[in-house]
Order: sequence, then C-alpha cells, then structure tokens
Amino acid sequence: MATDTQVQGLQQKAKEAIISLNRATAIQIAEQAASEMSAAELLDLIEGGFKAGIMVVGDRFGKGDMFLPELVAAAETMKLALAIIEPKLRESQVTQEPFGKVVIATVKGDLHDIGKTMVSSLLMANGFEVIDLGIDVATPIIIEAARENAADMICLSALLTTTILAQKEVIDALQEMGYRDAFKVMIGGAASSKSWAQEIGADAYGADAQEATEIAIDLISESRMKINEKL
Ligand code: B12
Repeated sequence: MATDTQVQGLQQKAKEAIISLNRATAIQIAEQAASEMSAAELLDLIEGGFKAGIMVVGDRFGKGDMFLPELVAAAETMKLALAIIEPKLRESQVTQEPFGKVVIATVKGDLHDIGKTMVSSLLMANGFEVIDLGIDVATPIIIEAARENAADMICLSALLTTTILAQKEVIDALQEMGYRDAFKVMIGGAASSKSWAQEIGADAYGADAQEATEIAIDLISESRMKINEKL
C-alpha cells in the first residue's frame, strides 16, 4: 500500500513520462507501482497518470502542436507501461466462478486499442470470461463471435467520430437478425457518450474501465434475475 501523496507523486511522474515520450521512466514507474500498489491504487495511477498524459498528447495533436509520430510514440510508451501493470491488476482481483461472458472489440475502421484492452483486463480481473477480438473488427465477426460463444454481453469501443457509426451498425444488425434481445450491448471510447448510447439503442455507456465493469456486473445480474423469475 502506498500513501495518497506517493500515489499522487507517481501519477504526476507518469503523466510527464507520457507527455515527454520517456519510455525508460514510464517503465520504471510501472515496475515500482506493480510491486508496491494495490489494485485500486494501480487503477488511479493509470487514470490520473498515464491516461491523463496521453489525453494531453491527444489535445496537442488535435491543435496541431504535436504530430503523428509523437502520438504513436506516446501510445507505445503507454502500452509498455500498461503491459507491466495489467497482469498485476488481473491476478489481484480474480474471483473463482466466471461471472459472465463478454465479447469485446474495437469496431471496424478504428485502430485504437489501449482503452479497450484496459476494459478487457478489468473485466477479466472481476471474473468475466472475455473474448477480445482486437481492433478494426467487422460487424459480422463481432456478432458471430457473440453467438458462437453464447456471450452475455457485447462491448464495443470507438474513439473516432467516424467509427462510432459502426457501433450503431452492430446494434442495427443484431436487430435485423433477430438477436437484439440475446445480448446486452455496452459502448465506450472517447468518441462515444451516454446520449449516443441512448440514440442507437445500446443498453449502456461506460466512461472508463471501472465504470464499464460495474455496469457489466449490474446488467448481467439484472438479466439473470429476469430469466430466473420466468422459470
Ligand atoms: C493514442 C492515440 C492514437 C494511437 C492509438 C494506439 C493504440 N494502439 O491504441 C494511434 C497513433 C495509432 C492513433 C491513430 C489515430 N488517431 Co488517435 N488518439 C490517440 C489518443 C491520444 C489517446 C487514446 C488512448 O489510448 N487513450 C487512453 C485510453 C486509456 O483511454 P480511452 O481509449 O478513452 O479508453 C478509456 C475509456 O474511453 C473507456 N473505454 C474505451 N473503450 C471502451 C469500450 C467500452 C465498451 C467501454 C464501456 C468503455 C471503453 O475505458 C478506457 C479506460 O478508462 C486520442 C485522444 C483522446 N482524446 O482520446 C487520439 C484520438 C482519438 N485520435 C484521433 C485521430 C484523428 C487519429 C488518427 C485519424 C490520426 C491520423 N491522422 O492518422 C488515427 C486513426 C487511426 C484509426 N483508423 O483508428 C483523434 C480523433 C478525433 C475524432 N474526433 O475522431 C483523437 C481524439 C486525437 C485528437 N484530439 O485529435 N491515435
């Protein structure tokens, strides 16, 4: 366990390491955190440190103050750090019984995978069986995977204003194929929002990995209760 001041200090350093594209420091922070911090502290470090840093890089890129190679380098730095932290997160929270089955993907046309992988890891840490289809996944492949694996839920990540349309495409296709009621659908990623989720008929929107996990637990428990009531 670390103190609040230690967590905040490490958050600031992690943020700076991403902004300055300093891989060695990012790795050193991740290693220190993985050996000293609890799962909750690790999540705080990711959200308030590494993620805060990459959001600054994203803003600067959006304003034309940083360029694509720097965006790529920042993402690689963050992925190296998360690769060290994520196994620790998973092993720290694992429960015995699989809680439910989730198919997760970044939708067609979208190559962003850092946030989707975080959601995937935290769901696994909380006892979900997760089938992670990766990035740039076409609608029919997502639906087929959900059917084949008899998933409880489909999670769709999209970070671009153009690719959120593919989240709608998945829901529309489920509807047309008569499978809409077979799966809960949760959407997320920087370009999606609660209002977009409502507009396209998703069951939920999750703002971050922690919220995504809480919602997944609620939605799946709720639908199991309904099934039990009918029996
Ligand atoms: C890193 C990054 C990249 C990296 C991605 C590397 C990788 N392996 O993922 C690279 C360099 C490849 C990249 C490419 C591009 N990018 Co980019 N990228 C980013 C950046 C800076 C950070 C994204 C990130 O990893 N954040 C950290 C993670 C932890 O956060 P997150 O993804 O939001 O995920 C969290 C939540 O959203 C949520 N969540 C995520 N997924 C899901 C799913 C579910 C179901 C749920 C419930 C929750 C959930 O939980 C996560 C944990 O908290 C964003 C900036 C931003 N504001 O998002 C731009 C950004 C998304 N990119 C942008 C652009 C324009 C591009 C490019 C078009 C650039 C170009 N000219 O080529 C390409 C597009 C490539 C493509 N076809 O996808 C724009 C999008 C603008 C728009 N409105 O559409 C942004 C907003 C930057 C900007 N300000 O201009 N990018």
